[in-house]
Amino acid sequence: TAPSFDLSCKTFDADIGLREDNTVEGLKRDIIRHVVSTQGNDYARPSDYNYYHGLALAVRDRMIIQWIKTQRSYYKDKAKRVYYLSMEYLPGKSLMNSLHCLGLTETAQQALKDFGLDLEDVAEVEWDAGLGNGGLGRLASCYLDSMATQCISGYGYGIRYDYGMFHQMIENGAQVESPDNWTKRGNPWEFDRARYMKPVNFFGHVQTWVDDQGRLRHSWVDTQKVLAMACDLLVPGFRNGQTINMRLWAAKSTMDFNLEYFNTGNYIGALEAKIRDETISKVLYPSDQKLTGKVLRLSQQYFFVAASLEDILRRYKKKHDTFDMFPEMVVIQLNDTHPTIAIPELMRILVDEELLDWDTAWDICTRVFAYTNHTILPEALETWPCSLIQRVLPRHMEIIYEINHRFMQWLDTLADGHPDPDSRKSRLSIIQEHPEKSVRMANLAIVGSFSVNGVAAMHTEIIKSVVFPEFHEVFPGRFRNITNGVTPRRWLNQANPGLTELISEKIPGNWLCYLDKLEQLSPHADDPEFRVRWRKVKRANKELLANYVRRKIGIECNLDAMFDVQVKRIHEYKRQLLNVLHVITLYNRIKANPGGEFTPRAVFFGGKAAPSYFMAKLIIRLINAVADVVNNDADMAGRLQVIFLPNYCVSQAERIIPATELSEQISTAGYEASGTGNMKFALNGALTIGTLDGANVEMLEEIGAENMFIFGRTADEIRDLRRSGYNPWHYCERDPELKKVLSMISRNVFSPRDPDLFAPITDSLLHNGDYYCVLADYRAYVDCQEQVDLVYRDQEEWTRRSILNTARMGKFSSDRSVAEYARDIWGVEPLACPI
Ligand code: GL9
Repeated sequence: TAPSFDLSCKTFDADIGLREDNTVEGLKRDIIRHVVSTQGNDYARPSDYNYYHGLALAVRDRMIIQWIKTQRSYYKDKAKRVYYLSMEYLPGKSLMNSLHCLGLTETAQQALKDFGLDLEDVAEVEWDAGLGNGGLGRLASCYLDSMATQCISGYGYGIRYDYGMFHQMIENGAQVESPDNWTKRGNPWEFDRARYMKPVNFFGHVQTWVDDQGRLRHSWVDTQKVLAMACDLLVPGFRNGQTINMRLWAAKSTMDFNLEYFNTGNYIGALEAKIRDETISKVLYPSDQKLTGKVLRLSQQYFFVAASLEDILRRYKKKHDTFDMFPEMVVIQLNDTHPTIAIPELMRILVDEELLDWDTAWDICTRVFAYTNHTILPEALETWPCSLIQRVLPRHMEIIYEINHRFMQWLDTLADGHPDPDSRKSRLSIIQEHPEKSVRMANLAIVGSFSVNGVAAMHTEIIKSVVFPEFHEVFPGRFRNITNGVTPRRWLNQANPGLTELISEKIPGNWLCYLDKLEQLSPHADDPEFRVRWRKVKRANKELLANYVRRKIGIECNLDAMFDVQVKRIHEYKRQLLNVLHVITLYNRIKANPGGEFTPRAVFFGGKAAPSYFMAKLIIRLINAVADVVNNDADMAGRLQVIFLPNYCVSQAERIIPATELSEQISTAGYEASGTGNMKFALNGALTIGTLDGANVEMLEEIGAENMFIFGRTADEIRDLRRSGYNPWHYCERDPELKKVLSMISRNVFSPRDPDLFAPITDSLLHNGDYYCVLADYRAYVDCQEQVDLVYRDQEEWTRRSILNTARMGKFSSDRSVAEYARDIWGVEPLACPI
């Protein structure tokens, strides 16, 4: 109940404490107040920077009111809570998104204009929050957006890294990393909740004892404690008055008030220990799809999981005295195996602290957790040496052994006539014996969850039949598919206002929250006038991107060229190399026939390589080396350009995607679990050239084969090819164009001053088995690209297909994905977006 006093004041609201004034004048007052009182700046000297902070805080004022109302409604409705545990989030910039969600964009524009500032310039000042590596982290942010928009009582939990994804620079063609100190100028979006400091334990040992009621008890003692401080970042729904939050944990040392330490006179030593504690949330591991096996990484995982679970239990206990209702009120989605230590942690709390018996505790656990798998790359399936867990989390190691012991016993009870039950047990065991005794986190996640899902239909089939077939056998019904999606609010409305406006002319109502309505665009694909306008929007977006490219790297793009784009993490399985081989092929064709007619192309690349991933970094060098040769060859005459955009990140994607005409989704079939960039491009009217991989397969079902460019071997064919002994040499020998391309790389055409620089690349393709089958798919790819060229010359046909691509992307809204999670896994009701 609100305190009952009356402040007869315009900004006081008896229900919530504050009243929002969403007029231009009201917003201006709040901006000034924050510029002056919160920031301590002279309002009479408007600068983009100061006014960005002022505006951000004024917007946050409005969101926090929504958030409090939203939280109150959860308690009132006794809502089941959905907790999304993720080591990574990629929110990008927040200002424009928040303004759009609150419906305040125009108000803010006017307010800033009155101060002599421009909203676009002001928004530029914001730092791109990159607390994730790539698709997995961005997916988490899209899902929070959809939860907020569909009024699902969701919470994102994660880590507040001091340093997010590194900043990428290109020096002499090579990637150079620099730290991303994203909050060095403050972060106006977050609320630090020093009140919710939770101690998290590490190391120590387990004491076993019998209590006065004769119960065997386990206590984890002599631990080292690190405090977790909650930082809340608000996630507004789209014009629905709802705001949810991401609670990120920052590590704080307990040393500050550990007097003992200081009393020993070891002042500096005490501070060293403090610094050591706080390194836990210092930096995001920048390796995508590769486990790191480091104490610090395990500590990060446990740190955020322990703090989050304590928070979850605290909230539950406000309204409940027993755990009977826990699975009815709580569901915890594990974003990949990274937070899997939550399973033994919940067991520890329930058994050791809440004194439930094992079976009851396990029953609760396995009705609360659900696990999403995001990759089948074996190097990404996490395993932790038992010795390491034993040292850092000794009680958890015992619990994992116990979980496994009972699971093995349960397998023995299966009378399913398996021919070799012992070898099955060793494959399903949570503990792996060789080469080092380790915990298989995926096995733990599967055993401890009631749901396991893949992220695209094909990926889920591979999980069920290739990666975890025996788990699928013993737990039928546990596995399901939820195809990924992306939020149209950011990836269309915010990134591509021109196209959004054009679509809104044809589709009435709130189609951004009911993306299936895009289908209504289809008939307009045959309207020549509409096509002209559609093309105009694309052209304007190309111009904006070209301006950006000029500013950033000084290259002048040919606006008449097809904008052909591959932006994503650099990884061998994503086959940026295949794209480069095609570029060199085009180069050779133009060189051989300089007067010929060619469809002009500007080929864009962008993406970061894990700092320790040698091949990926070399691929970046090759792209830049090829760019050097191509862009400086007068024979190209604007018909071929290669552009590597440094520091690919969310806000850069927002510029690139709306300007793209051809989207490259060319991973080796079977390796890209889903992809989400593929969806964003098609949504913005790009045509896709791609393999039958991940969500491309479902895009094909929606868009139709006649409107996509599909090429290359299927996942089955790739497997057969390898089984029958794939010899990349054959492909090289039989294909003169390919042979020439490879020999140019070998003969240092692209590395004249650094002979043999690219030998590891040609070696991997020709001598080391070409694991990702680049050469095997080369001819099909190059031929398919010729089809692309042909269609592009017919701009009417290209535009028609472009419109149909957008029209048929309704399925890939993250609203649909989240609604499926809600219905099939979480057991909660998504509400329609009550705009
Ligand atoms: C990934 C998959 O590789 C993608 O295909 C998928 O779309 C996303 C989201 O489900 O998850 N798994 C994974 O580890 N990453 C993915 O992108 N890597 C990064 O996030 C860098």
